[in-house]
Amino acid sequence: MILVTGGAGFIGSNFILDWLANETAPVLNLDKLTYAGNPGNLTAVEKDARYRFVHGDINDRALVEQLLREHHPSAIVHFAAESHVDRSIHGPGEFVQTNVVGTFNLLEATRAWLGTVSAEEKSRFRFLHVSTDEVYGSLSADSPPATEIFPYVPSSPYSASKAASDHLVRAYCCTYQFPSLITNCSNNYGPRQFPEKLIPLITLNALNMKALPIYGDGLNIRDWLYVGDHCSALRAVLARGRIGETYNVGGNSEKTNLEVVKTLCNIVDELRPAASPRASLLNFVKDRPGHDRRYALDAGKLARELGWEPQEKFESGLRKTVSWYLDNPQWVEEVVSGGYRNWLDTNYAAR
Ligand code: NAD
Ligand code: TDX
Repeated sequence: MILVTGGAGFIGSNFILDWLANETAPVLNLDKLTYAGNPGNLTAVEKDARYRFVHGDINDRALVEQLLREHHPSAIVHFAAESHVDRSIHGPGEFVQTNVVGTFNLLEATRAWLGTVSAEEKSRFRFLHVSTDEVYGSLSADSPPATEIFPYVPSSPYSASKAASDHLVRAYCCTYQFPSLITNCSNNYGPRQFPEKLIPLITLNALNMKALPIYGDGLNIRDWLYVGDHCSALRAVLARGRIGETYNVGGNSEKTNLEVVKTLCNIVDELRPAASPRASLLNFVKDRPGHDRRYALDAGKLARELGWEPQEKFESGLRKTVSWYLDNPQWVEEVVSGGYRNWLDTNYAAR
């Protein structure tokens, strides 16, 4: 079996669904269920005998040790994190606690457990740390996309905490021959993403004819990857990646935020026609502090070594994503709770 941390979140839940559809090994999902964790993301596999959920914190060393001792996973796929840049600006403490200290705790518990298993079991085990392109910082307009040997220059408390966790994972591999791999991925989008991130936030606001907040001039660039492509990349890295290596996972799909929002407006207009076009709702608001101008990833290593390339085109992936939100009003209803409305006040009221 494999142990997934943070599997009730956006990418983790997509990964578990994808894994159970394509692989035979059972999944144990350890998730604290923060505001971003939603067991409803996994109702489709609730009755699958190969799926088990454990409500808990990666910082709970005794719990992690017990799970390792009882289940002997062949891999840990580590998604659990605080993941939203804007929240990291309003409250960085949780980001250090979960992303840095939590990852350290997981590494320590796993290292201790690996010391108790057979050499054969240890040689099969993999620790896959799921990280982000944001660790490479903001690229200039004329920079080539970041390769795995680009320097780490994080600019937000979120990306700094992810960078710190990457460094710890790499150091464990060098120092203790800890069998880890790291992936750094670009911006994901797709079903089940919490509507604090750009694409689901704009989709739902556009559907409800609400203002569409664009930070700054809207010309910041992100590279977008459909979440299903990220899941297949992670399975490839787990199966065939080389221990100690880092693999970039990119979408070859750089877009300005304005391009993304205008494309979303067109799709929503087409699927839910309204009296006025959604693009009239665009609202330029105060910029995010330390807002990185451009992210771009070179995923050539993953293509060359493991034969992985993204399959989904941005336009078709976006269409699928909008359709998913339209087809799942109950999921949206449950997620858009009081806590979510408080966040909208915190982040947007003074902009
Ligand atoms: P998310 O915020 O949707 O989900 C995070 C999950 O982790 C939630 O289910 C939450 O309950 C859980 N969690 C948080 N703290 C925990 C703790 N202390 N113990 C156990 N569980 C805890 O995040 P996501 O967008 O699915 O991202 C998953 C991972 O992928 C993160 O590590 C993130 O840094 C990385 N990543 C995300 C993107 C993206 O575009 N979303 C891109 C690249 C990398
Ligand atoms: O209301 C908004 N208006 C806006 O213009 C929001 C929420 C965002 N933006 C901009 C900021 C960014 O330039 O859109 C871009 C995307 O913003 P987010 O969805 O918050 O993502 P980003 O900050 O790029 O980080 C994401 O990608 C990398 C994820 O949240 C991270 O977890 C991942 O590591």
